[in-house]
Amino acid sequence: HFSTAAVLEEPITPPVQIAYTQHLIDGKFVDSASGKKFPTCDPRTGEEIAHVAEGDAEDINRAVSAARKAFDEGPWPKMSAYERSRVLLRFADLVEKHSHDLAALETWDNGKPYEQALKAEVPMLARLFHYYAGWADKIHGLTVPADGNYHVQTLHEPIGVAGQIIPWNFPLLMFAWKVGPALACGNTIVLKSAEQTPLTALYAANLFHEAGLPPGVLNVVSGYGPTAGAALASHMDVDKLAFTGSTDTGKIVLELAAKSNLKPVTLELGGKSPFIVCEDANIDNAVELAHFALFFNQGQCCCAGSRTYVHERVYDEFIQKAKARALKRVVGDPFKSGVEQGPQIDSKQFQKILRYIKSGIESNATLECGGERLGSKGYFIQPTVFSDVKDDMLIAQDEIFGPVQSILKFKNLEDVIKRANATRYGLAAGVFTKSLDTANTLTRALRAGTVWVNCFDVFDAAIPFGGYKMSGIGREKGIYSLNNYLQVKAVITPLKNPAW
Ligand code: TXE
Repeated sequence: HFSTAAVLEEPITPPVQIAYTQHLIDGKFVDSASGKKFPTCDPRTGEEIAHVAEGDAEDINRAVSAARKAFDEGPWPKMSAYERSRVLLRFADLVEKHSHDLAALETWDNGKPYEQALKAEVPMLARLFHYYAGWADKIHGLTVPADGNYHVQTLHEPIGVAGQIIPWNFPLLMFAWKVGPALACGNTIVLKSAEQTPLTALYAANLFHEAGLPPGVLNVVSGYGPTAGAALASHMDVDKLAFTGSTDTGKIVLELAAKSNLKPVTLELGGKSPFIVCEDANIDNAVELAHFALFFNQGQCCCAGSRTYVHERVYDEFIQKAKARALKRVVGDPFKSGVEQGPQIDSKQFQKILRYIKSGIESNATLECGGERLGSKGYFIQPTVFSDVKDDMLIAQDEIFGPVQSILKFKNLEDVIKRANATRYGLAAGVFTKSLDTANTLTRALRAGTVWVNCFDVFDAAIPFGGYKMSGIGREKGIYSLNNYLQVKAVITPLKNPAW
């Protein structure tokens, strides 16, 4: 039985007002061309919290025109890099000043624990802009020792108008990962937020204008994927597309980009990340981190450690401890102090997760705990643990994106390497061992964009993130994401007097 259901009482009133619900285009808040609006809901209750301007192709056209003008006529791309860097720093300061509002809006719209939004997500947003402010005036080309009598250099120029489509699981961080490097490199942007969570992107974009960002440089359009999102991906005047979301939608936007103007595309997609507990691992630490790796953010992480592989010698002990930890998880109103898990984002995801739980039971995995919704309102799900999971079960193959831990038994390194890599995904992996040799073997053998050793979900603005295989194309954060937003121009000039 869950001691946690007791925390589901009357929803706590969020400590924030909703100030912005229109699109932000060319530095002004405006309604949709069509006048249409859509509701955004509170995942604690499923009730509407605001009506937001619903963008479609015409709003995307207007935003792209504003971004095009701001790029072609400046001043942003041609402004001194130091001035650009200062705008990013001023924005980061404003994020810190308004951290309570940002965190409260994020929790209200998304359902994640307020304490986590305030202590982790918002500070990471500010930190990321401090990091990219540092890059703005350190982007430069090379002189190239070419054959013949030529002076050859490369110029690293902004790519132009960037289209960015983000999901709902980390609305503010996804905003940061996309907007930070694009602005540092001198680009202009049209960002489409996720329809489930439009509020914080509008709030943050307004802070950018307070920070002195020229109008038209960062435009934010709210709306649905097949309308506003598709219009952005297929726009002829967008020079680059960055997308985070499901693998299926990633394929659609890649195709739209190819069929329109062949804009380069970076994709950060789904995952089914292995979390490998070797026989020599510190079991208590591994249990706690495996729990965190899966249940953090209601299980709605692209890199969630969603296949927990445990060595056969420590398997039974691990199961008992993992189950005990899940039963202790505090689920409830995300505004309440001490709550570790809030509701899932919406009815569609909630139903999808419950279907996967049913499939786990039907395929004869052992349900150790959980398995049902929690309470009768909103989208809360009991922390769920399955043991005896086999690689061919649906719950071991598909991205569930919810609080459902699947534990599998392995015999030796060779066995686990083969099985961990037998997936269409390749986003992340966790390795738990005291042996340096085992760690080195696994980190080299695993086909994934991130491998955490004796830790998990360590994120930093400087660490690149992205996927192998169907988990995506390209890397975000760190030095690597600058290349996504730059063109390289080679300039060749004959030398009149080579002796000099
Ligand atoms: O994703 P979509 P959904 C996974 C997770 C989840 C599943 C479905 O498994 O259960 O995806 O979630 C926009 N053209 N991830 O349906 O559709 C959409 O408006 C252009 C993993 O929410 O990929 C939103 O802004 N854009 C993931 C964004 O794409 C389109 C995070 C993501 O939505 C579009 C979220 C279209 N035709 C879900 N259709 C991660 N990698 O972290 C939709 N969009």
